[in-house]
Amino acid sequence: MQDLYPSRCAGKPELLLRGDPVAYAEWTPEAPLSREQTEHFDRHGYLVLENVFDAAELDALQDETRCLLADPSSLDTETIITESGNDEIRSIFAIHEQSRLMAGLAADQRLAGVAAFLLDDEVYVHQSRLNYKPGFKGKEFYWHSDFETWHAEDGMPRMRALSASVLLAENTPNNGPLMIIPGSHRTYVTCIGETPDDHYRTSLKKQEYGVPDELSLAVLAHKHGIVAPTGKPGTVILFDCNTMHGSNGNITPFPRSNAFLVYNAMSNRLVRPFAADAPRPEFVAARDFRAVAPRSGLLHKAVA
Ligand code: 6CS
Ligand code: FE
Repeated sequence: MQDLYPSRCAGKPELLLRGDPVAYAEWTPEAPLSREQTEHFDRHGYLVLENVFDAAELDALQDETRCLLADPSSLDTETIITESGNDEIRSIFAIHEQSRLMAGLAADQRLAGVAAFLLDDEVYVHQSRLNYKPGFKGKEFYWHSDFETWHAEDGMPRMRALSASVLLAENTPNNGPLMIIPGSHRTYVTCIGETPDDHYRTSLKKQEYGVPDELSLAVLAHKHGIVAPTGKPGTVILFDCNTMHGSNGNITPFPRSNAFLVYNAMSNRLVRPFAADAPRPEFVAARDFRAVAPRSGLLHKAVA
């Protein structure tokens, strides 16, 4: 398969034009998003949806998050990633495989149905995770394009995937909210350096390969600016697989926990990695490619 997005193979970084659509579907009145929302996602590479979940659903999601954090003993240990330098939990991956409630969230019409519309295809869950960013100790996620990693290390062929970040704690300007460079999704920043073996063992704590260079980041930030969408629990931030993003550390007492669901189009199934000797484990990059059937009412059913 031709590599349209070659990265980690040249001596210097390049800015390439995106060769794929963003919002794949033609908007119609039956769409789950308004025309304006669809156009915003297409143009800026992200979209904020407010008040997506009701109080009961949110309570259940926050309880489940607290339980998983307090007692991770029921979880597959390789899915638990701690912060570098301390034992604070940074992320728990494959939450949709390890929690019935999170499985319901992943299949929820308001997330999976919106992803299927924007990607104009059936979707499967490529990756899911809880990012905790605990108070005082939550460390930063340096700037990156998810797609560059998913292409290089997981073998994701094209830009036909997106993330849904479900805010489970208030994301304020102070506790390390997601920072996005709007419009950056239409530029592919190639990275230098070869992927180390078992890179995920370090990259999920602190990514040092597949990291864009400062000049490319400066070009994008000066051209497009930086936004940091905030919101109360239940807000959803959708962002395209190639939107440049990152987040600062959290030195406030207020945790910034979010659940991330990553949807990939069924027509964009993973192949062999484009810039790594071996694929990453399935807890970070699913390879069973089971299409999600978007449904509603699952969260209420899961807590009933
Ligand atoms: O490598 C990955 O797949 C993960 N790393 C980051 C920084 N964002 C996407 C994903 O969670
Ligand atoms: Fe990311």
